[in-house]
Amino acid sequence: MDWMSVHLVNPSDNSFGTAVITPRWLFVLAAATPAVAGDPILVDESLEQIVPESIKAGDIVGISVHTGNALRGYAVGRMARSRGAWVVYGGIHATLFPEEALERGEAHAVVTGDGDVAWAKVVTDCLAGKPERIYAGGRIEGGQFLAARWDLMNPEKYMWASVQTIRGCPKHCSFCSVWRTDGQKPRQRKFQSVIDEIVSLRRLGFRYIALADDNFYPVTFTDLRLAREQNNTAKLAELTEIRAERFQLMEELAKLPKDMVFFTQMTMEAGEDGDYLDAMRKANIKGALVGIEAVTPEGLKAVFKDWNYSGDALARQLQKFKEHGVHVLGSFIFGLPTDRPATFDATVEMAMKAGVTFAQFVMMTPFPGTVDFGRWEKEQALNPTLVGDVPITRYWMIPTEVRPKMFTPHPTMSSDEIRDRTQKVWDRFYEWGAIWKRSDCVPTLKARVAFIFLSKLYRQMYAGTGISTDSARRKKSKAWARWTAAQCKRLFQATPMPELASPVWEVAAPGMLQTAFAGDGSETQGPFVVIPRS
Ligand code: B12
Ligand code: SF4
Repeated sequence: MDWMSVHLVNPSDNSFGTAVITPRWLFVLAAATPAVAGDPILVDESLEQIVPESIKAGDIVGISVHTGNALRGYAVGRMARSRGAWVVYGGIHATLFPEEALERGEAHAVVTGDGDVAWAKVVTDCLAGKPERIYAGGRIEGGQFLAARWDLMNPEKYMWASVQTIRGCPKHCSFCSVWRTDGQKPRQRKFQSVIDEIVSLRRLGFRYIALADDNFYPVTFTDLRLAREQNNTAKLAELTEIRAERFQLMEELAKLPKDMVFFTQMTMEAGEDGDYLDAMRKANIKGALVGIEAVTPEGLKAVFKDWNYSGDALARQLQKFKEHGVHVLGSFIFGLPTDRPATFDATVEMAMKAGVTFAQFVMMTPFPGTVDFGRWEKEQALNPTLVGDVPITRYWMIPTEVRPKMFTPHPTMSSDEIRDRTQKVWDRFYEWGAIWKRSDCVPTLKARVAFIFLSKLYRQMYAGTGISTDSARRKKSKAWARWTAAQCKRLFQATPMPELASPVWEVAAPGMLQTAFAGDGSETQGPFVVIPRS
């Protein structure tokens, strides 16, 4: 069908020319695009902005929106619709606010939930000129998750690729929407499909891969103990199976080329489980983002995370990751009602004491779909605050230049004070001397240089452009981040391994009967098979 094209657009106001991590949805939806529509055109605006003239009447434009890029996403959609294209939204924000996407983004259709299965129907309906308003993509089973079409990626543009192994998280933190949208039941992808995909990425020259999972440690010792104490044999069997599958995946990851580096995210409870951390190390999962959030018991209670550790126990728990060879990117939140001026210093000191390799200090943001957001929306209903004519509870609709940096008032500190103190914490953690000291965790001088670059890049991209209200500082930060990103890209590049073979699996696994890409652009057809032959 050369009279029409499918475009998939990842909206962003910030284009750096090089991106750190691939936006996975782009390549998964590309795999979900029915063959009749041809190969989709992928546009990642974190690299460069979409060219309006590339869209023609009758094209189908799929746009993914999370809360932070919804405004830009809607502008792209309106532009595409004005050029006569079919406009479809998906992603977490569209899942939570389908009506907003239809209205403000002038969508013809919105997909809520997972797109792996729903997208083919949307495309077929658009081709027939009859899209429905809302498609419920739901929560598909792990075996239905599609492998991404990496053959459509420009490998020159990204430092890390992203591969998902599990969706959903059993916890219920107050600031997080994952457990509500992706659900609390962990849905694991078949490990064979994960491994095949990683092999195709290594062939292209990617050895750094982010495991884009909600929580890589879905079963804790407490979960197992409770199921045992309650004599809940069905639950115990289910949890044991999930855990066994995690180990199976890690065993297979360990057989991949030794230069692979994986990074994931998980709860700090994994510090209890030496076997699990050892399996991670052997699988080359070198690091994990761990949600520490707060260093005090009151702070943890405020975010429904009182199962996290605080004080000295926290430092010990995090050190265990390091002892087992897994680096921690500690994630902290500032602006919790329990925070006081002294909390900022205490937090950065704890981050240093616990030996976390990287850290991020984010400011409390009430994301839609969370408990915090629900509470705030209720409060605001009584006495709504407006910015221009936009209620503050729809802050993503406020133009970025005038959008406040914090939305919910703190009981004792002003937003400016919280922002300034947060900025100082970033400065202190990523000060040259501190980074140099931390860089002794890597073996070679080259790796140390990579570590320093990565630390500075991380700091610039997140804190420099995000928190700062000073536009000169933001501009300088952006230029710096752009330059550093280009240098980092070179450090992450690996020699492609086009000859790398996929393991041969013995029995066809459900959900794997799909086209695979050999990495050189050529296609191979399934069936793929389950247990690897030794
Ligand atoms: C990996 C990840 C990251 C990585 C990589 C980001 C990247 N470049 O891809 C890193 C660590 C960099 C990151 C950063 C941030 N992230 Co993040 N991240 C994730 C995570 C865990 C997985 C995303 C992923 O790749 N999933 C795999 C793909 C295949 O799934 P998917 O994106 O959901 O897409 C599926 C469906 O949504 C649907 N779909 C998606 N788009 C479209 C489009 C169309 C047209 C259709 C039909 C369907 C469709 O189909 C897809 C296949 O089923 C999610 C959690 C989650 N469950 O979504 C959080 C999440 C998206 N992140 C979140 C946040 C808040 C952030 C940060 C703001 C954190 C911070 N404070 O700095 C930054 C923002 C960065 C930015 N500017 O984009 C929030 C977003 C909340 C919200 N309401 O917007 C989430 C949901 C986590 C949470 N705790 O709530 N993130
Ligand atoms: S913050 Fe992490 S642990 Fe908490 S619900 Fe979200 S994904 Fe799960």
